Amino acid sequence: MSKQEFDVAVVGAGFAGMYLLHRLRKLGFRARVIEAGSDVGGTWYWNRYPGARVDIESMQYSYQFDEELQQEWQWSERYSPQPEILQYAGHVADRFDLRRDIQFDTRVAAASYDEKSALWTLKAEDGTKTVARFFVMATGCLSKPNWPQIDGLDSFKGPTYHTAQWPHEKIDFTGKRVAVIGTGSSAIQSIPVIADEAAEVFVFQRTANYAIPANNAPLDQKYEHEVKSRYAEFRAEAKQTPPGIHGRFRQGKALEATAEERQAEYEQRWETGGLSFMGAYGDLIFDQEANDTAAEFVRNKIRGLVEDPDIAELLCPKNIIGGKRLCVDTNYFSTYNRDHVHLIDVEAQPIEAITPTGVRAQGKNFEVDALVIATGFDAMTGALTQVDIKGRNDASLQKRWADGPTSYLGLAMADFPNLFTVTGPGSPSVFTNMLPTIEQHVDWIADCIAYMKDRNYSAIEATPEAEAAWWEHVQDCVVEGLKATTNSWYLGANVAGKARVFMPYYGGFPNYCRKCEEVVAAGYEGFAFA
Ligand code: N01
Repeated sequence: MSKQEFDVAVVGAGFAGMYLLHRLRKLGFRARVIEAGSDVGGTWYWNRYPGARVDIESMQYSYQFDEELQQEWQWSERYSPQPEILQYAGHVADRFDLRRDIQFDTRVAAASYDEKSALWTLKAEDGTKTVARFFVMATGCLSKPNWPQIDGLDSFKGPTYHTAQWPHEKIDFTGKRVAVIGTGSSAIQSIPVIADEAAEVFVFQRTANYAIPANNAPLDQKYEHEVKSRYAEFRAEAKQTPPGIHGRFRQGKALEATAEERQAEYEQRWETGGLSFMGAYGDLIFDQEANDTAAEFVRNKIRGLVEDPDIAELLCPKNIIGGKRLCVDTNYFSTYNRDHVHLIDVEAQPIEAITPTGVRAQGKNFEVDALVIATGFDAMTGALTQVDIKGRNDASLQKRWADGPTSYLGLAMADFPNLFTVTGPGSPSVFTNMLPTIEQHVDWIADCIAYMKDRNYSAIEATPEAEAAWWEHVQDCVVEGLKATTNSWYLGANVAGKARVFMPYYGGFPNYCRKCEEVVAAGYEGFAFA
């Protein structure tokens, strides 16, 4: 084997690529991780915008594969800020000596499969090649930035920052006039922090969003001790819930409770803070009337938090709650009570253009010194299709997915032997706590590669029938209910020209894990080996 030939080539050194490298090494495989960034961390390496922090409690948003690691690491806050999560990724890389097998500052541009040799060749933008039997895309679900299509975007004379490609150095907005385009999670986290520094902030809102307070605080040491005293058990309990998150998920129906009971339940969840708000009743995302009760509760909270009733109404979302991913905020709505923070409604009348000096909307030029683009990601598929992947008989993944993705279990596709995706479309991924989900996928992939080695198999491929059946099931999971009724990035609706197909698996983490286990128990049912 020449220097650049490996058993496994992995693209991405985020939490998925890092753990995969560790597992593969333990199994005795030669693995090489190729990463576009200059260090580990993936999404937490790139998303450095002010206020970036996790929206799942840090005691859960962490690896569990190594007991010593999870015991020794101490989070400082209930929801850790981005720098601390990046520090954690670095700590894991140091602890398991991962960096020596990671090629940084290298962006993979293309990959092709040779059927005769059953090998993949990856080509990087700098021309370097990597050859490996297995090829794993560990590129994350939210990693390819989505830039808005607004006339004149390139003409702006001041600095333009995308939240998902934030510079490494501190950006000081002191005394500056700043425009923020977008009001999703990234904007909702960053606006209050930018407003603390800037002289004026202009927020351009196309769709108002639901946000539940994080009620973030220094991590309660008693709670930390309690969790750590039974971490494995705690993680196992989390795995039994639909999103794989430890918490209270009630099955009851909202409309079977009295108005007073509902109010008390929502109030208590609002006080607790965070994503568990949607766990109040089992039917919130299935029944419009039930959903209305939770949506109106949040709208009333917004009306109570925002002093100007007209601004408050503009900030009240009109769509269902939980259709788009819920946001978790710190002081977002109350930031609009500050005199220098302005909300510009661009729902009915889109932004007309970016000019050299600002943003033109509502027939007016809003003059600013800096632009913050918080327009999210080409989610689920963007990071996969930006690499020109060619499988058996030159099958192109880009072309295959032009009308929307399909996959078997979010792990593999027919005609692409020995290619695995970690948390690909068709996996529960973004509906779950990503860290345990990543670990489950990585374990499945590593075990599969080891299984093949034991049996001298050179190639594995999902059968077209298994892929079609799984994809039908993925779609069936959202036929009933409201989840797919909102224009969201789950559907690809946020990217101009992208096919509208519901991409993540909404059947719950336990059902997904069970299916993966059954597939293995049946000798990798739905896969063909060569
Ligand atoms: O992106 P988004 P994001 N003119 O797509 C608007 C995760 N995440 O980066 O809704 C004006 O949610 C767009 O408007 P509309 C999390 O899973 C997690 O904020 O399309 N506006 C929307 O308001 C999250 O869901 C955390 O009408 C335009 C915004 O831009 C996901 O990443 C933190 C526009 C984009 O919102 C994505 O979040 C951050 C235009 N031309 C992110 N084009 C945590 O808390 C788009 N918009 C861990």
